[in-house]
Amino acid sequence: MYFTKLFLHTKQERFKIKFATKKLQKIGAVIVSYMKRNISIVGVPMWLGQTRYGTNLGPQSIRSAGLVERLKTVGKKVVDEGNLSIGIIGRFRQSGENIKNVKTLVDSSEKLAAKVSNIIQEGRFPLVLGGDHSIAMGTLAGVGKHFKNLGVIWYDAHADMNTPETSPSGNIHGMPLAASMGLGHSALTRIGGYRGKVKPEHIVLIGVRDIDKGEQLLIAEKNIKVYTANDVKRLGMEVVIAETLRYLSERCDGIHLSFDVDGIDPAEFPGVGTPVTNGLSYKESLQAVRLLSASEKLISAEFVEVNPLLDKDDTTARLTVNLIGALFGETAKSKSIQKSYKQRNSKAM
Ligand SMILES: [Mn+2]
Repeated sequence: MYFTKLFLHTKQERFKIKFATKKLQKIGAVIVSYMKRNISIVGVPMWLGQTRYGTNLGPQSIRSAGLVERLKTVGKKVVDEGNLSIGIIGRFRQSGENIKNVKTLVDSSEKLAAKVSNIIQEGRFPLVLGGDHSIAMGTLAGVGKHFKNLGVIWYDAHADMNTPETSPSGNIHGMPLAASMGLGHSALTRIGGYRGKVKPEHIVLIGVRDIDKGEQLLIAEKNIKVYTANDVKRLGMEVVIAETLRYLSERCDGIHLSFDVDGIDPAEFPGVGTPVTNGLSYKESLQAVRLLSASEKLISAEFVEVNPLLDKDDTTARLTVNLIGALFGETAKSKSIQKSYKQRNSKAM
């Protein structure tokens, strides 16, 4: 109800937006886009941004589901740079502060920021595999060094805009977007050596449906663009992505996709630590990444919160590979996907 008023559209407006999408896709096909760059994969085996062990095994489960082969079969040049070494500092709570495991998260974020920055410097596309969503602080610190007006698409059930003052849990995976805007604990806001990786007006949230009180106030105060899961149901994903790309393309020189798989309904994506019902469907999400693949400004992407220990038959990991494949141009009918399935099946036999 909170956002309904802002995002209602007439039939005529929807038609206009659809037309704009088609135009955009056409443009995307001819302009040399960042999506044509070679890909560098970085795994971040992090789970201390929340309390459920297992997201640290996420990067490996996505690889085991065939990520690299699938990207190669759609003609991408891929270098898997392995997992970031994130040290062995254990869990602890800052005394007197509502924030957990700060030191470990800051150390690993600095490493990730340097790595991602280097990948962009070398003209490649960083594809970061989480790990819980706290890793976005490092990714954004790295990407943000290269873009004055970085746009961020935050695909998630949650807004991840808490600060130690507003957080109900003290878990840092609920804080990365606030920290990247320069809000919250100073240890987090100064990651990468500078404050403010993204401006509030350059953020679009998609799929949110579990927003804490403090986050609601922040969204309203900063006038942040939000499409709740219900907004997506009402408008259709095609319209949402077209509007998002139009909004960010007008304002930004590069766009980062931060894809939290808990944006998708847990009935289809069970392998997540903080599931929220009434989510986006897998089909809608596939459509979303396919439309995003047409954007010439997409500079980097991360897929986070896959927890193989909570997964059922590797469904979440396998479907995440489908989403990443689609982001890089794979279609359901493409020969590469058929071939890849065939190969995997024959190996199994
Ligand atoms: Mn998240």
